[in-house]
Amino acid sequence: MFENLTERLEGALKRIRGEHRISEENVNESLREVRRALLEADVNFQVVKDFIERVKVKALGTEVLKSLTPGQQIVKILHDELVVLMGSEKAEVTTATTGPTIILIAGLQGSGKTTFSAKLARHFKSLGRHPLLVAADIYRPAAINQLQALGQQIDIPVYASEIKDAVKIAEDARAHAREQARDVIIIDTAGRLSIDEQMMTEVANIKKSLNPTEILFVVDAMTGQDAVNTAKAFHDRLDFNGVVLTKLDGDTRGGAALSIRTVVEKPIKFVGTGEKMDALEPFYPDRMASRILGMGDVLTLAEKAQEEFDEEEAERLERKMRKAQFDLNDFHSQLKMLSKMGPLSSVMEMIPGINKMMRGQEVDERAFVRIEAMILSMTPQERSKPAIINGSRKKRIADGSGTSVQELNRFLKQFNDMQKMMKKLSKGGMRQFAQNLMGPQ
Ligand SMILES: Nc1nc2c(ncn2[C@@H]2O[C@H](COP(=O)(O)OP(=O)(O)OP(=O)(O)O)[C@@H](O)[C@H]2O)c(=O)[nH]1
Ligand SMILES: [Mg+2]
Repeated sequence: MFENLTERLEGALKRIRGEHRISEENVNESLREVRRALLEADVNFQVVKDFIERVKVKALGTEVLKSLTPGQQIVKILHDELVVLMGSEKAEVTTATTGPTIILIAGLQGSGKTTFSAKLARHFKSLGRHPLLVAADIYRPAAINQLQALGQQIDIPVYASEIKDAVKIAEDARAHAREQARDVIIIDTAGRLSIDEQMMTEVANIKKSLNPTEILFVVDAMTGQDAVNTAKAFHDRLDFNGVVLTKLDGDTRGGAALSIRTVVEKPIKFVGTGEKMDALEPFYPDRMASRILGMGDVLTLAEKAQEEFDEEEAERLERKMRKAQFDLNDFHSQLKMLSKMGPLSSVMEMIPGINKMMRGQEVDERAFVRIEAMILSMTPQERSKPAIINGSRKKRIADGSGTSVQELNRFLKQFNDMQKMMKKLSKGGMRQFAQNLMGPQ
């Protein structure tokens, strides 16, 4: 995500970061580069202009904090302003205080509405709510099937109908939700290739009839500047409450994420980071700013980790790590948890330093499969005491897992180093763990 922008910004800031004196000249020079980087990332021209101006005024006008070098201070100002640009605070989805919460999903064709609708339903379900998905795309029968398939996958009911009237479907769905005691109604609507009057009227009519608690506008982050224009057109008609940026896992340049908030004055509430149902994240402006500046994102990582980790299990592992009793069984279960956290590449991206180290390198997900195969080919005794793995055992394990003795040796050495490392660790074992795992083979 945003690799190019991050790289450019890092380049622009490298020089000034080390400076011990700030002059108008070196500020200007750095900001010129920053400006270029933002424009190249397809950030709206006016947004860039105002942004640079604000950073400049602050950079030249503020006293340097004691704990920072002047160069670091500029990075901090840049970071703070990026946060402001993206909306400062995390924005929640509004829920109704009485009656069901009704959420209307709108956006262009293929932006990710149906996928997001299902992800959002899953999100509410995890909060203990009882969502109902509504298929209000009346133009493509396949769209109904798609939503039904997703609903089945996440075990959430889908309301669908043969009627060719989206407003009526939405109204019927509301009645159905009441009968079935469903408290969150998520209405997936049809998209068009470009903004057209009929689509706008249809969505506007659903809005008028149901008075939704929340209208979310879904937009593909890959479309850059266009995303901003579309958002504006939808906003003029629908006055939506928030934006969902999808496909942030692709090689988007970042323009949409950085411009949309300023242009439509509505917060980004969620980002989609993959096709799978769990690839949904709340949007945190401060974390996104850190990511863009290449500072990594420990917070998001920690939170994701927490969500997926069974607390007790994590604590047990942590204790074992500290006592250096961490064996291959534990390693295996940690490996599994790590892989549950999402595609490895996106997990890695959040770890400071890794992003830079890994740039241009594909994270080899297959390496994990091979490691798992090796562990599974060991006996329980070998797993709990890897030291007993001698030559003949190695040959057996390598054969059994379809790997080689060299590969197994390499892995066992890494694991051994990791064990030593863990002895020294107190908290934060997770991060170190991941870093070790991704170290040079
Ligand atoms: N990589 C990635 N793909 C996504 C994401 N969200 C959706 N997709 C994919 O994008 C494609 C379109 O998604 P849909 O959810 O069908 O989009 P839609 O807006 O409902 O499309 P229409 O109903 O045709 O207007 C599908 O192949 C999705 O799997 C995301 O966050 N990341
Ligand atoms: Mg759809």
